Amino acid sequence: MSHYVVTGGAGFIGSALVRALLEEGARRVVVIDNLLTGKEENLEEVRDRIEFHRTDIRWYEELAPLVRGADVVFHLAAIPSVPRSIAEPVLTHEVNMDGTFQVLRACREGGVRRLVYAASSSAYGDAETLPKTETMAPRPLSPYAVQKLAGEYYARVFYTCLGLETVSLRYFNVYGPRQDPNSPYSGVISVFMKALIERRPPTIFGDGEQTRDFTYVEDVTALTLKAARAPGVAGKVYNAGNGGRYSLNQVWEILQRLEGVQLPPVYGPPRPGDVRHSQADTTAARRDLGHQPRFSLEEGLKRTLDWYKHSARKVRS
Ligand code: UD2
Repeated sequence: MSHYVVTGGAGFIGSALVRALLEEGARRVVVIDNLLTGKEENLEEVRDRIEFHRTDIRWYEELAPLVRGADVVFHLAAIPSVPRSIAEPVLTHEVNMDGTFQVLRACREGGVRRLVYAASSSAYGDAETLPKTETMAPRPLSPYAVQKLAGEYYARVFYTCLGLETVSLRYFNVYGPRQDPNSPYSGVISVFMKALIERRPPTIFGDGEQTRDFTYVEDVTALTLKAARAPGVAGKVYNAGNGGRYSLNQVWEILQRLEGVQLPPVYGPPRPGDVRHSQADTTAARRDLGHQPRFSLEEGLKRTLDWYKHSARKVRS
């Protein structure tokens, strides 16, 4: 089994998955990305070992031949971000929902063995119980959450009604090297990293006591590879989280300590559509997929900070 397709493979998580596939000896890795949020430079060191196609998952005619006959398709292409889905509901709907449908359709018609779908922890919304288990009723709070959840539902019925093996993984606030800090929609840890390196205080939306199960990118890619192979999991949904929970205030404290600086954050109004608390129950993923997160938050933050510092030095020289 060694012919893979990664949609969104030039993105921060997608490119980490591409590297993980190559490290374990994949024969053929096809990357599909429209470079809207992804970047070719994320694939720089592996560029000559992959097939890169700049195309859009909404364009079925272009997509179908690229997917045909693959062993596994990892569907990570999406426009992430809760606030972006509020600012741009049409574009995000088209990419995240229609695009996902086209990928599923191409996989089914192209005889793909399994599709692994990058779903989102945002599906849980404001469900109050912690940690969040896959059996809880979803309560999406934003267009983004609805779009990612609809993708899961589609993935499930493509298995139950149309015979395509699918597994959905609800990624929980993934962070790590290569996450782009330069967009108004960037993930909070990448924004914190940039602020720290530039010795500026970050802006925290709300009181900073909201919590997230921040998950290091290599733990997520390891689990995603396991989901491609595990027996008896078709049609199912699993949490892809670390199992911990940290507030934004705590994360900023750790980062200041790691750098030996004091930069009190600026607090702004809370963000519409924001979830208050998020934490994964990892029981099912451990049991069925052999999930074993390796990186504590502090370890993941150290590695991530090293990468941002190194890339800031590269830019200066
Ligand atoms: C959601 C999903 C996550 C993933 C992601 C993709 C949840 C719980 N998580 O992440 O799994 O799908 O969407 O985009 O739904 N914030 C600041 N200052 C900043 C930026 C963000 O305070 O400069 C806050 C923000 O208001 C939120 C937290 O940081 O409370 C995390 O925001 P995020 O955009 O990094 O991710 P989030 O939780 O929306």
